[in-house]
Amino acid sequence: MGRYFQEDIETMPYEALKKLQSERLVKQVKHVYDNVKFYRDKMDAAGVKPEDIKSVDDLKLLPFIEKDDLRDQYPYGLLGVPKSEVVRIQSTSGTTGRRVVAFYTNDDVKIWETCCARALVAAGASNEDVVHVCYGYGLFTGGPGLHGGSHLLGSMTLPMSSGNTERQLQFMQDLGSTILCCTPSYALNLAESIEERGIKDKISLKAGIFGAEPWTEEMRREIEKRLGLKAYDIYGLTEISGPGVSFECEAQQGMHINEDFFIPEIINPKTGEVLPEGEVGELVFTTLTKKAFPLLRYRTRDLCRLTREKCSCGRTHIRMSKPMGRSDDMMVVKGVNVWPSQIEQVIINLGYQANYQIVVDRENNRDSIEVQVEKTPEMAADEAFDIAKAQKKIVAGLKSMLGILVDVKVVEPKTIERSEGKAKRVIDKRNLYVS
Ligand code: DLL
Repeated sequence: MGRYFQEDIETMPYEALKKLQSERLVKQVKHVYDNVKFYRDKMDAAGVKPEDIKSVDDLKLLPFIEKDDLRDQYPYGLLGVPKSEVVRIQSTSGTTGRRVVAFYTNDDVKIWETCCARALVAAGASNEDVVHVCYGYGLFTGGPGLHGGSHLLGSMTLPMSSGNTERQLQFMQDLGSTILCCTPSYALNLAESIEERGIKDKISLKAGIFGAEPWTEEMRREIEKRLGLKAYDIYGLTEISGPGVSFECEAQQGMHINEDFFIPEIINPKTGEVLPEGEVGELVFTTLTKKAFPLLRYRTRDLCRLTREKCSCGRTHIRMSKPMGRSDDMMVVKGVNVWPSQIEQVIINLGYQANYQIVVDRENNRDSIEVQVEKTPEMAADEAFDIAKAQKKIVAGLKSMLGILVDVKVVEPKTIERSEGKAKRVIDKRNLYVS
C-alpha cells in the first residue's frame, strides 16, 4: 500500500501501542510542566505532579483543557517552545469568539503531514495520483494539511484552494485529477457544476477526501453517485493539528485515529466522567508528540463514539464514528434537541439534494423553525410537481424524526447560497448563544 501505509505503527497490537503511548505521555507531561506556566499552575492546583503520570492509565488524573482556556492564553500563553523553534502558525476562523492560534515546530508539521499522508493512502492514493486540493489555503488547516500529506507521498499536488469553480473544473479535466480533497458541501457544489456543463465523462476522479464539517451517510451516497468516486471521511481540528487526526479506510466504517500521536477519550459532557468504549459522548484528545502547541485532555465539543473492534483493513488504531455535530451545534427548538444532520437525513431520503438551510427564530417567547429545501433540477422541470404535497411530505418526515412541527419551504434550484468551504446550514436569529 505504499510507503505511508506505516504497517509497523498502523497495525500495531494494542499492548505495544499502549506501551508506546505511555512512554510518549510521560515525556509530554514533563515537557508541558517544565515549559508552559499555564499547565504548571493547572496541575499544581489539581495536586498532580509529572511523576504521578506513569502510563495512559493515569491520564484521568490530569485536568481538562477547554476552548476558553485557549482563548484566554491567546496568543502565546500555551507555547511550549521558544519562538525561534516555531516555523508555522494556523488558526481557527474565530466566528464564535476570539481566534485560537496553533503553533508548529518543523517536527510538528512533519507529524501532521504524516497523518494526512496516511489518510491519502487509506483512500487509495499513491505517487501515481493527481491530488486536487480545494480546501482553503492560508490560516485554515485544510489546504496546507492535505497539501503537505500529498507532497510527502510524492503525488502530483494541485494547490487549487477554494472557490473559482470554473478554474477547478478546467484543471480537473486538463490534468486528470484523480483524488479530490474538499468539504463535502463543496464536493456537491462541484458535482452540480459538472452536471450543468455535461462534462462528467471528462472527469477522472476515483476518490474524495471530505471533511471539516458534519455530513451524513445519505450525503456520502449522493456525492459518490454524482461524482462517480469513493468518498472518504477525514476529521481533525486546528487545535490538535488539522485534518488527519483521524481518517477512513476502504471499509468506510468509522475513522481510524492516529493513536501513536493522539490519545482519544470519550466523556460525559455534563459531568466529565470518562465513558466506556461504544458510548456516545464528547471527544477529548491528548497530543503525545506535538511540542509547540501541546494539548493535554482537550475537550473538542464534538460528539461521537469509539470502537476498537477489528477492522477489515487490518489497521488496529481505534475508530471514531462520524461526529454527529458539535455539542454547541445542537439547537434546542421548541424544547427539543435538533441536529442539522437529522434534517439532512430526512430530506435526502425524500429524494432532495443536500441544498438546504435552517432558519430558527423566536417571537413572543415562541420558537419557530423553517427548513428551506431546493427542488432538484428534475423536480423543477416536471410540470406536474405538486409543491404543496411535497412540502407536506417533508413536514411529516421531519415530524417523525424530530417530534416537532417544522415549517418547510420548497424553493427553486440555486436559491440557497452554495458553499466553497464549510457550509453554513443554520441561521439562528434568537441570539441565544452569544460567546
Ligand atoms: O476543519 C480541520 C479539517 C480540515 C478537517 C479539512 C478535515 C478536513 P477546524 O476549522 O478547526 O479544523 O474545525 C474543526 O470541524 O471540531 C468538528 O466540529 C468539525 N469537523 C472537522 N472534520 C469533521 C468531519 C478543520 N469529518 C471542527 N465530520 C471539528 C464532522 C468535522 N465534523
